[in-house]
Amino acid sequence: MKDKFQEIIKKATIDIENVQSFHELNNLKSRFTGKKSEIKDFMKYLSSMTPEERPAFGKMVNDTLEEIGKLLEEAEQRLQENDYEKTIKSSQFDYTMPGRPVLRGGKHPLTLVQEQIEDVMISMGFQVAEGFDIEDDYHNFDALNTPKDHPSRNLADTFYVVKNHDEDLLLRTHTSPAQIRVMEKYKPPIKIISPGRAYRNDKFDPTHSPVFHQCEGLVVDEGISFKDLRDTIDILLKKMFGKGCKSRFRPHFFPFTEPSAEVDVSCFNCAGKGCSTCKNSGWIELFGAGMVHPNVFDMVGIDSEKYTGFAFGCGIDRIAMLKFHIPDIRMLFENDIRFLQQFTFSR
Ligand code: FA5
Repeated sequence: MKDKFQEIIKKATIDIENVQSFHELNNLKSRFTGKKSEIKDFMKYLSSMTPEERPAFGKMVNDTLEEIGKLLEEAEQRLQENDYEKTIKSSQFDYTMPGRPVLRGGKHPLTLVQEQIEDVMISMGFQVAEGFDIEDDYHNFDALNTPKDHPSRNLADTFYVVKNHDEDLLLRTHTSPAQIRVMEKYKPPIKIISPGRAYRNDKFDPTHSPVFHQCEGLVVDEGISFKDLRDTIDILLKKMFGKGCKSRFRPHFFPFTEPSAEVDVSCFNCAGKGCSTCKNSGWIELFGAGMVHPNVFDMVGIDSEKYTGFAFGCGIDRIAMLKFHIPDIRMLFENDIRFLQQFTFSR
């Protein structure tokens, strides 16, 4: 009986070694190990064997099946490898060619600057509040103590979305309405910034765009003074531009602050000598600022006898221009990849 098994293994070895396709391999699988295979057929002898003979016979059957199984597995692996090689050889692709580099996107310079401003202000205890791009004229003008005949309300200066007897909706002309919305909702002490877009019918020039970005700041508490405003802006400027940054406060007028000021920083392009970027003044205006007007407190129901506050609004685009030496604001909106790549784009 043992010889018979050996003979089957020998036959299987020859046939399996010569197999050329998966189809042939499947046929050999059923021929040597399937239900109707010669080996399985031997099981019929089992009934005529003594109980002592059966275990040895069973082991022989199992060993033979196992050996043929191994041969079949090896053949299958060999066929798979051949198949893969054939596919590669006949393919149009050159698998040795290096891959195309993937360009990694980065943050826009305006986002980088806005995030830096937020980090500096949060480190000073400010919270970030969100405002709305579309505002009503009450929050953009009235609540900010802006008279009905103020020139900024003019159709030629403000982009109105809806303008009729019942309501005026507009693209906010500054981020200051966010101050009102915060003061309507929260009681002092208040210490917030609110960055976002602002819209004005300004003509494009190197420092003006009809859509630009501002960051509003507002602090309301007992005993807040103009010195707190100066110190806060001073810290922000030093953190953004370094300790040597040259800035100045100029008296100004805003209906919603009293006293009011504008803050300029020395022009990066000409180091203060005068050029087209700074319109030959040597300075670039970055902030409007001042002490919150008592009328504004009255509009939002904050006791102006008890509380004082300061507010400011800075131009994020202009800060980006100064920080990254961008000579024209338009470059921030053109989405030219050669320009944007200079910031954080990398491979
Ligand atoms: C205002 O918008 C006031 N709301 C700022 C303010 C807030 C004053 C709180 C007092 C208290 P102003 O119009 O000066 O102020 O604008 C503030 C800054 O926004 C400017 O200094 C400038 O940096 C930027 N800015 C204004 N208009 C444009 C524009 N068209 N393009 C780019 N930046 C601009």
